[in-house]
Parts: sequence; structure tokens; C-alpha cells
Amino acid sequence: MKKFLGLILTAFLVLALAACGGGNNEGGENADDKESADTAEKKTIRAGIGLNDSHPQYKGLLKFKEIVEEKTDGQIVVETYHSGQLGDDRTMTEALQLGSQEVVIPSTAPLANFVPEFSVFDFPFLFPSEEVADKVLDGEVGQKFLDKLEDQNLIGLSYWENGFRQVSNSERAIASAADFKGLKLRTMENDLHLEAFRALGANPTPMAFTELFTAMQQGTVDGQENPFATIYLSKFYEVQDHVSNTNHIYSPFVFLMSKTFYDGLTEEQQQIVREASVEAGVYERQLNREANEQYLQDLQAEGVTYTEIAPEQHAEMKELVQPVIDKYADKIGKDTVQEVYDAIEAASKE
Ligand code: KDG
Repeated sequence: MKKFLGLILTAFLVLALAACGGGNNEGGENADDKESADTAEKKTIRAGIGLNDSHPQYKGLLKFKEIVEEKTDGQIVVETYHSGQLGDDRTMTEALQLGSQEVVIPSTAPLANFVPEFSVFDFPFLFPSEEVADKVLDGEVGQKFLDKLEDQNLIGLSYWENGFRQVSNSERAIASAADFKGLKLRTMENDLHLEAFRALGANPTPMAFTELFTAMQQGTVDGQENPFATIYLSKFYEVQDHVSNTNHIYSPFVFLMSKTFYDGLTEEQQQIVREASVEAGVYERQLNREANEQYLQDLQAEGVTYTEIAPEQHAEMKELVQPVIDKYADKIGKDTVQEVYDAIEAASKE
């Protein structure tokens, strides 16, 4: 009798559990289970940049957020942070390696501290134009460099644009290489940048972007180098009197994702974030280019003196930094560097 009662109780419990499940055993989960699974599957991308929210880079990041959230139906949420709220390029890249942040879009210069080969893109006077840079970076050669990031627990999804870098300072107009003499210049945290400016006669100091404005304000450095967009949108005109079109380096951005996070995405989600980073990058490059001339005019309207550099002075600067380029070409590996040179030559002829 006891055994019989036990059986009845078990049958009753099974029926009760099935009833709670809404009777839908086909999919193996009930509505509540599904809801909690949906919540559990929601993923958050914390994406940070060093520049502020008026810069095309941030607008590009917002575009990335819009595409990803729409295409994943909100299954992936993108939180955006600007002005170094999550740290500088280097510390955010380290956070990606540790898996405590998901996206950062640094310049190639600080990224070279993780994969030294990236320094080749910071060779002075390497890219003749933005269009050539696009073709090389978006092509086979650019992809080869992105592939090198995996060993560092990073996924390189696409290239965006920081742009041609220009020197600004509070001391004097720069019209020739001789004008660099003794100038205290902030550079990005990259040895090649430091050595190139030393070769020009300047006195460079590496520093995170987040510390730059205060350093110029307090006179720790006389100047810095960044594209016109950054100089204007970061209000450097408040602490800088001169700017020149040195165009010394074309600076790409690399859209990075934590490999730990990327590996946890479904294949479909991986494709969505990949495509979104490319699409948002095309938008960011376009915004960056459209306004470039305007930013130079705006800087002048704010009282900054603009000095145009003559072609022969550009040639002299190139000659002075050539030994540094040669040294880094040896370090990176001649074949790798040659591959980049060949791709630039081919892209220039197209
Ligand atoms: O968001 C990008 C910035 O952190 C940085 O890369 C900007 O070019 C830059 C610099 O000079 O540090």
C-alpha cells in the first residue's frame, strides 16, 4: 500500500511540473525558462575611446552601437565611453586582453606595444593619401596585420581613421625642419615616434592622450601632433598658438574586440559585429574627411596661426627621419615592410 501511495505521489508531482511548463514539452523549455535564458544570453559590449564625444570616432562608435543593437534585436547591448572614461588606448587594450572590457579603437602607434609590426603603419610619410591607405588597410596586407592580434587575445575587426597628423605648439611657427629644434613635444607612447621627433631635433615626451591638455596648459610640453579634427575638437587652440601641415604620419585606428568576448558569441553574432565595425568605419572615415578643411579654418578663426610647409621642407624632414625608418624596417623584418611598400605602390597606380 505504501509503495502504491508513493507511486501516486510521484505521478502527481510529474503532472504538476508539466502543468507549470505550460504543457509545451516540444522545445524542452517553458516560457519562464525561455525568458530567463533570453536574459542570460544578453551580452554587453563596453566600448571605449580616448577622444571626446564631438569627434567622428565617437560618432562612428554610436553607428556601431545602432547597427549591432538593431541586428541582434537587442541581444547585444553596446555601452559607449569617450574621453578616456575607461582609460587610455594602452590600458583599455590591456583590459580587452584580460576580458574586462570588450571594445577599444586605438591608434596603431600604442598598439605596436602589443604587436610591434604595427609600427610600419606609423613610418613617417608612408601613405601618400587617405585613399591609398584605405586600399592597403582594407586589403590583404591590412588583414595580415589584423590576424597577428589573435596571439595577444585580441581580434582586429577593421581599420578606421585617425588621419594625417599635424604639429601644433605654443612656441613658434614651424615652417622647416630647423624649427623643431628643442621643441618639447608630446608623442604617443611609441618608440618610433619618439626617435623620429628626436631625429628632427625636437625634445619629445611620450604621454597618454588623457594627460595631454593639462600638460600643454601647464607648459610641461610646448606642443603635440594630431590631425586637425582632434586639435580643434579637443579645444587645443586654447593652449596652442601655431599649427602647420606637417602631414608627417597617417594614423589609422584599429577596431579591437576582446578575443575572450568574441569567442563567446554565436557565429551569427560574430558576423554582425564584424560587419557593423566595417560599416561604422566607412561612416567614420567619411565624417573625418568631410570636415578636415573646415577644422583648419575653425582653428584659424580661434586665433591659431597656420603655416604651410613647402614641398622641399617636407623632403628635408623625410631625409632626416629616414635612418629611423631604416632601423625599424630591420626590426620589423624587411619582407613584411616590403609587402606594405608594394601594396602602397600598387594602390597608388590604381
Ligand atoms: O581614441 C583615440 C585616442 O585615444 C588616441 O588614439 C588619439 O591620436 C591620438 C593620440 O594622440 O593619442
